[in-house]
Amino acid sequence: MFTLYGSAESGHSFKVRLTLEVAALPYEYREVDLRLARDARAEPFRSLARYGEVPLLVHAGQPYVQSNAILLFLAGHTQAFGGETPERLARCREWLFWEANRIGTSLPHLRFGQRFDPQAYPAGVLEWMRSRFDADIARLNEELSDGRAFLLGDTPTIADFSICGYMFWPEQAHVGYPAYVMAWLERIRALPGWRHPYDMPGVVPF
Ligand SMILES: N[C@@H](CCC(=O)N[C@@H](CS)C(=O)NCC(=O)O)C(=O)O
Repeated sequence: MFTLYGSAESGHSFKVRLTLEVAALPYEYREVDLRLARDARAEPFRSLARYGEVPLLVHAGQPYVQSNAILLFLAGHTQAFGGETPERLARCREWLFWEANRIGTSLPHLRFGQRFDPQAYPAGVLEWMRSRFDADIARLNEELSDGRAFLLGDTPTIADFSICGYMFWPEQAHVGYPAYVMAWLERIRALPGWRHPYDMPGVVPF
């Protein structure tokens, strides 16, 4: 049994939740109110989340933090979704590092700056994030342009789950997606266990 601490508004939480759902792993979900100051958040989240952020996954008494590290743990745990062989896991790891530095940075900042707090960004930063996002989405589209179903082939892996984490709020980030990316997102939407982040049970959107 797993316990996931997350937030409705967090794509980092969503990618872990989506993996748990698609893998049909039993878990309890606990919503963390990110509007509270870090030291006002409830225990045991406060003590267990080393960097003070969601997601936090707890399994067999051990806390796991950092969304992509959690996905790697789940791929190892299930021996599936990229965890089948060391070679597949290596390819997933590459995508996860790309995600953290590229689309997992540009897209959340575009969304945060337009949906939540435009004042948080000095002049020019969101424009720079948009130029990064344009390059990132073009890279992803090119990757998928050979018509493969998922990033590593016919079946979904943690690479897909990681990269799609923030992609189901395009209207909040004021972005659009090119054709191969749209088709890939449709295939993710069709997976058993997929729901929109706001439709996951127990979440409380701001
Ligand atoms: N690198 C982290 C980022 C996690 C993150 O940014 N979490 C945000 C929500 S999306 C958070 O907990 N913010 C609240 C805070 O920092 O107090 C990961 O991949 O898990």
